Amino acid sequence: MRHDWTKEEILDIYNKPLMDLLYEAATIHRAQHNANQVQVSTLLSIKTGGCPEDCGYCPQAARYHTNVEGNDLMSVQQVKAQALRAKSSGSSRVCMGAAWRNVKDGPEFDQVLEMVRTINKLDMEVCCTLGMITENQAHRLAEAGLYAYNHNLDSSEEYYKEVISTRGYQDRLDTIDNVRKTNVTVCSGGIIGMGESDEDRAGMLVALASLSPQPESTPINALVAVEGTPLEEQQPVSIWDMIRMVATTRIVMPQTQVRLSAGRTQMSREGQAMCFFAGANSIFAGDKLLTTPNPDVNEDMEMFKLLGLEPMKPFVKKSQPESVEAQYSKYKDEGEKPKWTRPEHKIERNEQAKAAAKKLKV
Ligand code: SAM
Ligand code: DTB
Ligand code: SF4
Repeated sequence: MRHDWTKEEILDIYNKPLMDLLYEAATIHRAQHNANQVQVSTLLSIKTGGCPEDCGYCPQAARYHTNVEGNDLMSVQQVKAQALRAKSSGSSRVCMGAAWRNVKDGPEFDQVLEMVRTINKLDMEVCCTLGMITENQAHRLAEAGLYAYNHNLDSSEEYYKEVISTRGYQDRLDTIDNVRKTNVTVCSGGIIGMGESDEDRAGMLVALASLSPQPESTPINALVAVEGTPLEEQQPVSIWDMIRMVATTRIVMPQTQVRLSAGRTQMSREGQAMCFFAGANSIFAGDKLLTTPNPDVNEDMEMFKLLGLEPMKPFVKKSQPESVEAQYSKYKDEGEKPKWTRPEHKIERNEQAKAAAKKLKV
């Protein structure tokens, strides 16, 4: 495992001819993971809005005028009901998000610890993203059975200052360090499409890949530009950039679970399929992220069926690769019925295409 990637090396990878980049990333992906398995997480906003921070992308910052309605901390019962619903629709992980700058000891934190214990009993992985935490708070979360803590670096150290002024990059690294002192796994990634340069994207990957050990999971979010936030005017990030970012992440962090995170409502199935081929092996499912829309879970499961993907079981530290023989035997006719059969996929021509075809007599 390399922890000494330079920005230049990462940029060279990011800018490779696409077919070379995809081939390299997919080869690494298949050597390290089962390429037909994707982990499915459900997000739950347990405390929405009213956040004192000024993250330029975030609809939950109190200072911006967005349509987000603030809520108090959810009850343990509400969380349990939502977790059960997520489990029945195929999720193996629940990620609870709170719009907090940092965790404060007291009754609210105690309630979160109870939520962690409750979801843990449902045999699901529990993840929290609550802002900055101390070493002691990390230990208390670990004792309650937390599986992962999400705390994103979000961009390069240089660009971070352009987007957030109320805390610094080192604060983020300190919290990740506190989580690392426990047995809780680290989930850390970032956002593209905030106006950063390719150098900034590479810089973020240098910072993530140099963590030792590297994060067990890394979300790659495409900015969801929300009205009322300073980044409301940002154009949607190109799918090609998303594919390149996923592929480069896979190459520099071979064992990490790479999560195709926010922004999927704007991606076609073909685009998402290329991200999975390039090494993404996790998604957020459910019709809402924290406050913004996400594809419907039934549509995602339909996409999985179409692509022959299956949701990963919980507590698999790393999806085990299949041997090359096992991967190919599925496609050979050996007298046995193959495990997966390609669903029929009809292309519906729209009226305009039908008229054009009639004219051309095709
Ligand atoms: N308050 C905590 C914190 O900032 O660490 C946890 C919640 S915060 C909403 C978690 C992550 O969501 C952010 O670090 C960022 O990567 C992502 N995020 C927030 N708003 C987003 C947006 N509009 N588009 C894409 N990702 C976003
Ligand atoms: C992450 O990297 N992305 C998720 C999760 N970790 C907490 C959050 C995405 C939020 C998108 C904007 C919203 O829905 O408010
Ligand atoms: Fe608050 Fe987190 Fe949103 Fe920043 S990203 S404003 S810390 S909820």
